[in-house]
Amino acid sequence: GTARKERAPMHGSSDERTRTGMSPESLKRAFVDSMFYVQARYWEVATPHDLYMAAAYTVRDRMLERWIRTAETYRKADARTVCYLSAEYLLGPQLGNNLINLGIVDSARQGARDLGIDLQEILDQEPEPGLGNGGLGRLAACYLDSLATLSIPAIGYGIRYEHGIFDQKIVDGWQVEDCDLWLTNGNPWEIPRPLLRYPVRFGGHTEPYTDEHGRFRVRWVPELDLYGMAYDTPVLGFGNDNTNLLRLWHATAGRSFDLQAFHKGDYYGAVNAKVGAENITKVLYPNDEPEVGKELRLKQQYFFVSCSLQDMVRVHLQHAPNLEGFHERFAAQLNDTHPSIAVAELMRLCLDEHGMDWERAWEITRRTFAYTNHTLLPEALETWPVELFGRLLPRHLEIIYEINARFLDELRMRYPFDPERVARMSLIEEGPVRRVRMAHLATVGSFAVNGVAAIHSELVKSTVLRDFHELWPEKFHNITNGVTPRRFIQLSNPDLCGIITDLAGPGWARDAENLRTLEPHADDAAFQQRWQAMKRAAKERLAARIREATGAVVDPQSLFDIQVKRIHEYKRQHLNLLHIVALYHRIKQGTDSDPTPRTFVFGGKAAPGYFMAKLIIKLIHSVAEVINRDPEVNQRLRVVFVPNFNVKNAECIYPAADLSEQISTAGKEASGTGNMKFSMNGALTIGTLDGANVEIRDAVGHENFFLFGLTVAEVERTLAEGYRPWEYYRSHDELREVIDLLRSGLFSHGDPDLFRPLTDSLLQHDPYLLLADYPAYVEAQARAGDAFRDPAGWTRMSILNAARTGFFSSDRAIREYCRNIWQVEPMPVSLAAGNGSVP
Ligand code: 475
Repeated sequence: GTARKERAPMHGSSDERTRTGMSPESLKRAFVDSMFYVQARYWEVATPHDLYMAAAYTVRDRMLERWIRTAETYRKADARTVCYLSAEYLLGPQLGNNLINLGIVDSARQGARDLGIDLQEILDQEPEPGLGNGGLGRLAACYLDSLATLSIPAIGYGIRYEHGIFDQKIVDGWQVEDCDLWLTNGNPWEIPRPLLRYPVRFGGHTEPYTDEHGRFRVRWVPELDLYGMAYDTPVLGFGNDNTNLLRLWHATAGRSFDLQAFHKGDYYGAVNAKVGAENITKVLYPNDEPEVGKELRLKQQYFFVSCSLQDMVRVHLQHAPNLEGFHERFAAQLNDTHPSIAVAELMRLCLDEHGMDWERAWEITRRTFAYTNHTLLPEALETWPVELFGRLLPRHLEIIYEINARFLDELRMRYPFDPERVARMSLIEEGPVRRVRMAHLATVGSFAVNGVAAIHSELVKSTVLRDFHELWPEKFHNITNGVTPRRFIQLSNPDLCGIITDLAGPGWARDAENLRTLEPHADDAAFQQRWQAMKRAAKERLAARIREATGAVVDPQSLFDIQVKRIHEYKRQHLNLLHIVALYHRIKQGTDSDPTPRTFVFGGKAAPGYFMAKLIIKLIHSVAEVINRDPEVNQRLRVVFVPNFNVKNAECIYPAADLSEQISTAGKEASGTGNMKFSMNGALTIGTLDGANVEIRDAVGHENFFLFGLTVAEVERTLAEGYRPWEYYRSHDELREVIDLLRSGLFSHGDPDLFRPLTDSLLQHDPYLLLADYPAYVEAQARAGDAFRDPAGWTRMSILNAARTGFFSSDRAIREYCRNIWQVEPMPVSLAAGNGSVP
C-alpha cells in the first residue's frame, strides 16, 4: 500500500546552485527528484520501499562526489594502500550509518518531517546485507568504517553473495533456516561495473615450456574459465571527506568458454556451464568454522582472491612498468586463512604472467601480505585435501609444493636434528589424506601475523603457531579488536550519544578516549538519573521489539541479562541455562535468596549442520516455555529468545543490556567484540578471563566486572589431570538437581530423551568444562543480582564501563595496524579544495 498522506512536495529551493546540498531544502528537493527520475514513481503511489530507495539515492549522490574526489586524491598522490581481503563483510543497514557519517541526520529528519514522513519508518525498510557469519565479518565492517574515518587509503575486497547469512525462523522452538533475499528489491548502495571484469580459471593441467629467452617456464592449461565482475560500494569516513571503496566480486560465465561450447553444438551443456559458474557467488557458507572439503568453498576463496589481486596488479601497472615495488604500493591483510590462497596466486601472477624469477617473486609476495588469526579451535583451522586442491588449482598446488620444498630445506639447515619439528611446520599435513595447511601457508607467506586480543596473541605464539614463533619471533603481533562507536553508540543509542555529546562535545565519536569525560560524573545524582532514564528507554524499546517478534511480555524494570552471539558449545549458552534452571528450581523449592527480577535474553544463529547448537536453541525455548507460563515464577524470571540475531537487531539489543554474558571457556574465544559493544553501552560484564574480556576488565576496573571461572592455565591443568565432570555432578547438590531436571522431561513435555545428547555430553566429556565452572558462575551471578538491587552503585559501575572503554574503538585498532603492521599514512581528502571532476 502507499505510505503517503496527501501533501505533494513543492519544488524550488534556496540552494539550487548545488545538486548535492545538505540543507533540509536541498535534501527534500533531491529526494523528490530521485523518486521520479531514479525510482520512477510518483508521490501519490509511493510505497515505503520507494521512500527508502529515493532516500538512499539522495544520500548516495552525496557520497559519490566524496568518493570520486577521494579516488582522485589517492591516485594523484600515488598513495600506499591497504587492501583488506575478507570472505565476509557483515555490514548491516547502510542508510542510517551514511546519514551519520555525512553529518546530516538532523537535516534529513527535518526534511522528511516537512514531507510528512517519519525518517525511522524509512530506515526500517532497509534489508541488511548479511554477508558474514559473525564476529569476523562484523570486524571487517568496523575496520572499513575506521579506515575511512582515519583517512587511510584502503580497499575492501570480498564476495558479493547473492544470499547472505540465512534468516532464522523459530518453529516449535527449533531453528529453521530461510533464504536471505537481501538483493531482491534492488541494492541502491552498489555500483555495478560491467566493464571491470577479470578472468578466473579452474582445473585442467600444467605443462612446461621454454620461453623466448630459453628459460624454463610453466603454463597452466585450465579447463574452465569464468569472470569476476566488480560491484562497488562507497564507504564514508566520519567527520572527514574520505570515502573508500568496498569492491565485491560477482561470478559470471566466461564468454569464450560459452562460445566454445555453443560452437560444438552443445547448447544445454553451455547453459549448464554458465549456471555452474554463477553458482560460485550464490551463497555464503553459514558456518563459523570451515566446512570440510567443500569444493565450492575453495572455489569461492580462490575466485575472490584472484579477482582482487588482478585488480591490484592493474592499478599498480598504471604507475609502474612491472611488478617491482608491488609490496610498496600495497599492504594486503588476510582476514583469517580464507583468502590465504592469495600467497600462491600472487606468486603465480609474478612468475607465470609477469616472467619474474622465483626469488624476486617470493620477496615481493612475503612483503605484501599480513595475516590475522581469529581462532585456536583445532576444528576451525582450515586445511584442504591435496587431491581436491590439485584438481581445482593444479598450478597453485605446484607453487605451494615449491614454497614448501624451499622452506623445509631452510628448516632442515636450521634444525638438523629435529625432523619432527620440520614435519610439524610443513605446509602439507601427512596422513591417510594429505592436506594443505592454510594457516602455515599464510604464516610463511606473510611479513606479519597477529592475534585479536592480548591473551589470544600469546596463545597463538605458544600453541598453534609455536614453532613459527620460535623461528620468527619478530613476525608476531597483537592487535586487540575494536568496534566502531559510530554504529554501536551514535546510531544505535541516540540517548547515550546525547549524554556524551553534552559533556564531551561532538569530538568523542572520532576520539573515543574522550568518553572519559563521563568518569567524574559517575556519582553525581542528577547525572545518574539521566543515565538511568537512558537505559530505561532502551529497555522499553527492546521490550517492544521482543513483544512484536515473539509475543513475550517482559518488564523493563527487571535486570536485563543478555547473551547474543553465534550458538556454540564453547560459548556456553547452556551454562547460562543451567543457572536459569537453578533459579527456577530455587523459587519452586522456596529456597530462593536472590529476589532480583530478571529477564534473560538470548539471540544467535546455529550453523545449520551443528546439531548440538540447534538443540541448545530448542532448550532455551523449552526452558522459556515452562518459566514464562508459571505464575509462581514468571513475576521474577522471564526467558526470551530474539529470533534472527543480525546487525539490525543487535543495534536494539546492546543499549538495553544491564548484564552482558561473556562466559566462554578460558582460551577458546579469540577476542569477542560483542563484549565491547555491551560495555560501551553501559552494561556490566559477567565473564571469564578469555579473549578481550581480560582487557575490558583491566580497563573498566576489576571492581566493575563480575569475574568467574577457571583461567587458561587452570583449564589446561584440569584437563591434563583427567577431568571427570561426573564428580562435580555427584558432589554438588544443586548442579545435580538442575541436570536431573533437564533429564526429567519437565522441559520436554515428558520426553526424557530430547535433551539427552546435551546432558550426556556434559556428564561424560564436558569438553568445555561447564560443570567445573558452574559453582563459580552461579556465585558470580548472585553477586550481580545483589549489586543490581543498589541502583546508585550499579549506575556508577555502568557509567564507568562506558567511560573507560574508549580503547575498544576500532579507530584505535586501525591506528595500531597502520603503525605496527601496514606502515601506511593518512591521506586526507578535501571536497572544498577540489575542482573539476564533480559536476
Ligand atoms: C572469533 N568465523 C571472535 C572475531 O576477531 C573474534 C570461521 C570460518 C568460516 C567462517 N567464519 C568464521 C570466525 O572464525 C569468527 O567469527 N571468529 C571470531 O572472530 C573477530 O572476536 O572471538 O570467534
